[in-house]
Amino acid sequence: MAFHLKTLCKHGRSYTLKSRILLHRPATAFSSYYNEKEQSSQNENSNNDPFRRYAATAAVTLSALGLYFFHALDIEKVYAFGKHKNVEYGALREDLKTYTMEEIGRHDNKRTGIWIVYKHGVYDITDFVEKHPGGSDKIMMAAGASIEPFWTIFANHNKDDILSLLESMRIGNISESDAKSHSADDNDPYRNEPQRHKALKINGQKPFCAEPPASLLVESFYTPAELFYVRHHLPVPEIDLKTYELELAVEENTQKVLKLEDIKKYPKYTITSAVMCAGNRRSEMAKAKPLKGLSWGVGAVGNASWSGARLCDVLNDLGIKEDDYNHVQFEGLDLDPSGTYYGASIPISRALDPRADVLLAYEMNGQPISRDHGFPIRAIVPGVVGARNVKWLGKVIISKEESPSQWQQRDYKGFSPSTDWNNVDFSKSPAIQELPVISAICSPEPMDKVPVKDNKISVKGITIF
Ligand SMILES: Nc1nc2c(c(=O)[nH]1)N[C@H]1C(S)=C(S)[C@@H](COP(=O)(O)O)O[C@H]1N2
Ligand SMILES: [Mo]
Repeated sequence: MAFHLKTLCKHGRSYTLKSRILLHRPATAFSSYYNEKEQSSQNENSNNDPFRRYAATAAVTLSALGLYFFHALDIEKVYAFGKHKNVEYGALREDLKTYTMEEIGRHDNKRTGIWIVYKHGVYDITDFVEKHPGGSDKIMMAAGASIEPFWTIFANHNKDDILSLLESMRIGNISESDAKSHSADDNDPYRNEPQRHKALKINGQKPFCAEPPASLLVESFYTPAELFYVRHHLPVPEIDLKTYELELAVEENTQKVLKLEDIKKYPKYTITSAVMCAGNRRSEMAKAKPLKGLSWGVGAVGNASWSGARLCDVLNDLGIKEDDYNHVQFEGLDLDPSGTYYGASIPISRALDPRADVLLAYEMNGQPISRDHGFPIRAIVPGVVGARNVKWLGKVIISKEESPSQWQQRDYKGFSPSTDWNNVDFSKSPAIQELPVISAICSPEPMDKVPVKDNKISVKGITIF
């Protein structure tokens, strides 16, 4: 917060800022007036131009955040994209050989080569497997077989750049009859997604990712659940309270299983905490340097009150001693096709610190948490990147190790600007936990025309600290 104020105040005294001092990095709506007259009288100093000021703020914020956004890059530098733009992906190609599914099935290992099938196409992905951003184990599940059923789950693969990359590894066709029988069935894992509010701007359908318009963020201190951004990596799990259980384990050993009622027996705490995705504002960063990943505006952040049991109370009941372990891992109940859950972890010192207020939350803004935001229980870790605030919590594991999840190990990490997909080594970089202070002007939005009144224009925005 202080950081943000300094940046703005350096350039003009006409700036007033309403903010609230709050715990736990809530998103604070601010509104302010630029005095246009004062601006123009000092016009020689271009730093006083309101857009320069905004740019200065944005630049400082962006450079502070820049480190965190590496995961936004994609594999496109490693493999040339765009060469196959005019090809209908997976279509029959007369110039290539036809293989039977049996032949293809034998190509499921490094020795024989690793082949996969997409529609009519056969692809040799042997050299790509190690470079697969989602991990070699995931793509290996399709070795010698069709990739299509996996892409009904990881449906974000069904886009031009990825299909074009696949097409660059094309070696043949499968027969017409084989092509019909292996194609993805309509047993769509996304058929039971919750209803969503129309105002959300969709960045990805499957998995669902969406944000509210920026101007709505400043309308209320607490973001209504229906307008709170949504960031899923997998289909929303269907959870029945009759069977729902939260498992507590130390390494591989289950210690206890709690029903929702058991969690509600712990003292109930209510805190205010903003949750922000590490990818928030990526669309602005993409203007500085080409990147890939979901193109979030400023809306991949929301502020809510959260109620639930404190994780430290639950862990104290297990007799956990901080010195014996290093991390607390969370597993969601959202599953990928290999049977792996979404997962993340936080350092045990934070989990056990009563002042850190890490919650096993069952309410958001005073209501049971909705399906999109983690029903019935989600981890709320104030001040820590969205990715560690695990939804649909199914298991808490006290461990010497960080979560083995790809989202802890191979994503959501920070790198220096000189790192790109050609030289990245995920094992050498720490997982993101805390995020820096960020602020954004939400209204007016870029290119808006604004009325000048008494030589002032009205500006509204948010700060998270
Ligand atoms: N189980 C589970 N938890 C999850 C995710 C997920 O896909 N599955 N996404 C994470 C990410 S990256 C973010 S930014 C936040 C988004 O929370 P929201 O959808 O409630 O805004 O949830 C985090 N927790
Ligand atoms: Mo995220």
